[in-house]
Amino acid sequence: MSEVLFPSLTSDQETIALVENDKSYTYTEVNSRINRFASGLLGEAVDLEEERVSLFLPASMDYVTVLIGVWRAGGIAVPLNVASPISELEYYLTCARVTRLVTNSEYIDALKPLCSELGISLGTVDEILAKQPGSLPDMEPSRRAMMLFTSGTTNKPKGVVSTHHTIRAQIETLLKAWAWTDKDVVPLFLPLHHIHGIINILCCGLWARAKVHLFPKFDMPDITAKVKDNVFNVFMAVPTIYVKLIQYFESLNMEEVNAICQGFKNMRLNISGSAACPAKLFEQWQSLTGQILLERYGMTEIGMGISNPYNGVRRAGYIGQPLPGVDVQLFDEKHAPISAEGVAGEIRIRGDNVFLEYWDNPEATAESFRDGWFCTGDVAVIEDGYYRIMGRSSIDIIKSGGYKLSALEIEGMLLTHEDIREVAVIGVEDETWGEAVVAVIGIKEGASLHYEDLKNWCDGKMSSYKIPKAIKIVDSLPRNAMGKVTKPDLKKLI
Ligand code: MLC
Ligand code: AMP
Repeated sequence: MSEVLFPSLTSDQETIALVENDKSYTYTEVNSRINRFASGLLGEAVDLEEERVSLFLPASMDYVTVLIGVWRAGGIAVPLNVASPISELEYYLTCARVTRLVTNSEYIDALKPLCSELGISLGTVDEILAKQPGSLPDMEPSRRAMMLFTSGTTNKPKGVVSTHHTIRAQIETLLKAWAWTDKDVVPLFLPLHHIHGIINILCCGLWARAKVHLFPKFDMPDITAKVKDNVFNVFMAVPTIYVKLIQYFESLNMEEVNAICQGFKNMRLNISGSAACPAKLFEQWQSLTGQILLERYGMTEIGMGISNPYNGVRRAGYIGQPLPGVDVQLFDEKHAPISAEGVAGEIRIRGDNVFLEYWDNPEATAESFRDGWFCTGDVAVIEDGYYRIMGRSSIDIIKSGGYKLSALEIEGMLLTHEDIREVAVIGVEDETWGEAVVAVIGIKEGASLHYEDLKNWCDGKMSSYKIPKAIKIVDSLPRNAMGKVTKPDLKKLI
């Protein structure tokens, strides 16, 4: 049954599983709360039968209770970002055909109108907890367990569905590869609607019987103070966070910087991923903290696929080698496998770690697989046995601070602005964000457009991290003979 996921999350463990503010919860407490929640969710039913249950919760004991509780009750968990504007939430809830939404007392009132409009039953975790845990259904590993939304080359994000089996495979390979133990203590400050925070940190931590410190967001002074106090021995983040840490050090005196860096130095592992870690950042981090960043490569659809070694050489600018249990192959444009080193091709992935389907979208699912391989759209080359990412096959995908953004989705929203005639959104190289969203805009005759006004207009219409960091007004966008905007030309222009 529930043991398919989290065999270590049992009721005979008095060690600490979660830390939230000044509260700590043992594995026994977390386990019994999850079982009570799963029982409450089931009510009279014996199985949720893949009903979609959304989580609208920050990183907290409540979040963990609902995520794993939904899994144990046989539902599909659909985690949402608590910072999403209503328009985006409406899309996710409708697309996933969510029937229930679980939140806390802070958010419940704000969610009432939307849930009542969509006919979704809304409740808080406390309202759902049963007095006593009841019996829970047996779970086939092939059962759908989670849906995460990811942007792609299409306008709207797609729901990536993984099963209990997929999730287990994604966790188990990392436990081994990165040598997780029950002595590990890890901070979790990444958003919990993406795989990096959910699988790599939360699930691996709980599976390993480690201790996970929950933070609702990346709070620089709080987290660095705990680093200084040697609270953590493992640290996982996107490159932007390492950049921001280095920027923060510049605002501190030497003594403070040294104390924080010593905290990092004392850890057993610092990992970077979700976006390319520039070699300069890798070297800066090493010279400041002595830590050789372990860079790895992953994707919502596959979990983690390629990683630098825990023991062995971690090479700057490289993502490493396939993880155990993950088949990786580069393919050329004619879909032929590439065996030679130094030849670039698309990364394709096979293995138990690969997702089941895009929700309600069999066409997109079929298009993303070829001969059993999942086509990532990332282009890489192998050099001396290590993979190096060279770019992406689509210019319409932007990675900003670890978030994958669709240029088309942002363009679609900007085009609804009354003064915008045409627009092309591109990702421009940026030291902090990796890529920064820039909108190149042709405005309507007689209109004018100022950046601050557009930013304010975007507020509430899209998640704040999608809002362009800059705009450039042009007379007209460069187009090819077919009338398609030539974005590579625009990138050069910027
Ligand atoms: C925040 N802002 C961003 C941004 N994050 N702008 C562009 N890109 C981003 N990623 C903007 C806000 O809109 C706001 O703008 C300002 O920065 C301050 O917001 P904040 O929330 O206080 O910022 P901060 O906490 O510093 O956030 C930065 C961050 C966050 C790096 C902590 O972006 C983050 O958590 N990123 C990680 C995303 C992630 O987990 N990705 C993994 C996907 S899974 P203004 O103008 O209002 O001030 C995946 C697979 C894999 O990729 O391999 O792991
Ligand atoms: P997401 O869809 O949000 O899961 O993002 C997955 C994408 O992030 C991948 O397809 C890559 O483009 C990118 N990515 C993840 N890790 C790395 C890395 N270490 N280097 C470069 N790109 C990465």
